[in-house]
Amino acid sequence: MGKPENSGHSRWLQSQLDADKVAIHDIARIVSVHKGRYVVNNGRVEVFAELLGNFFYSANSAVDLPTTGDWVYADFYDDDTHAIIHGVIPRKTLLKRKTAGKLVDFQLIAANIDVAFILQSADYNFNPRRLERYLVMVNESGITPVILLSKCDLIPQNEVEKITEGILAVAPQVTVRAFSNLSGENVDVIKASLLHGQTYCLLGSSGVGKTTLLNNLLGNAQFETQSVSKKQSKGRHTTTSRELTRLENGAMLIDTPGMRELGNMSVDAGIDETFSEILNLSRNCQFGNCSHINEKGCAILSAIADGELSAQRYKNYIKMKKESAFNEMSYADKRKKDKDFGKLIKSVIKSKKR
Ligand SMILES: Nc1nc2c(ncn2[C@@H]2O[C@H](COP(=O)(O)OP(=O)(O)O)[C@@H](O)[C@H]2O)c(=O)[nH]1
Ligand SMILES: [Mg+2]
Ligand SMILES: [Zn+2]
Repeated sequence: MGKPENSGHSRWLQSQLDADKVAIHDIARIVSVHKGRYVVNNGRVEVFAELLGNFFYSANSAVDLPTTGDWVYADFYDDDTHAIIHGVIPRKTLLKRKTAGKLVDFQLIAANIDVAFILQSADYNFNPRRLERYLVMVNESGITPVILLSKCDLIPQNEVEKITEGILAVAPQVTVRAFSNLSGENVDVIKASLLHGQTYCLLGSSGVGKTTLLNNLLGNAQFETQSVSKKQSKGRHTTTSRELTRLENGAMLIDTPGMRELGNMSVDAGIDETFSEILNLSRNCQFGNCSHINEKGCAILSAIADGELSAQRYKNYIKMKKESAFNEMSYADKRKKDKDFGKLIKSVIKSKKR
């Protein structure tokens, strides 16, 4: 079998490309984002890039702008020393959350992730409700979650097993691995699971061991990885929040800073997938419009009464459903106001021209 032309790009990416654009632009990947400036890699070099002005002004929301992991059309200038980004190639997946605080908008975390590692540490950090929140976000994006229980050197083996069972109770379909950066336990197993051409990300609270794991996965191969050649990597060592790193076997990994707040907005599908047993139970409720709060014949409430469903898990399910719907409504409101405001501006400009 011959290699397809322009190989190096996956079949998926090839299928997303626009032939007219490929004819005039390079294809590059966003390695990191720094306040409106980007670092992009086109397979030859890794340089700073800016958005084409038009592109920026035609963006309707945060979701339209590039983020780490995005594939983009870009032009490289002056001996490949900088680049201009012309457009984002349709994404396979997009990991996003509601921005922290009162502002109702999406914040992009990363694009084109295949597998998300959700880390919780075996000591103080383990929290099934928070885990559910991460799972909702990851499931909503269509990304495969893998749960990593870090720092298992800090607790006895039987405790590790207990926590692992607890995780499987809330995420029966998900792969769970306990590991330790310190003793090295299972780090090789995680490393062996990383495939060439796939993109992974590390999620979890600050301090759970994400960056240490990344360094362990890089091992002493750090200087052999393709995208970190020193000469080319001008933007590389400035402080950055999310950065795409290439491992020696060609797997890509994005480390993220800990997120203190994991707000949800429009994540109904992610909630249903994460709490699939609750969705299944709801099919047996007496009333089709059951809100599962106080109705007679509610299959969910009776499962809780029978001890088949954890009341904590149910509470988190209801809480996230409400939060997702509420934020979705506020977002729709805000979008409408922004749109009306845009129209107003346009009409003012028009009337001035007249
Ligand atoms: N005991 C123990 N400490 C760890 C382990 N992994 C990381 N740490 C420590 O936890 C702290 C936070 O690690 P870091 O990788 O920066 O966490 P991040 O915020 O998730 O990136 C550091 O002091 C690490 O040395 C581990 O497996 N076992
Ligand atoms: Mg870190
Ligand atoms: Zn019900």
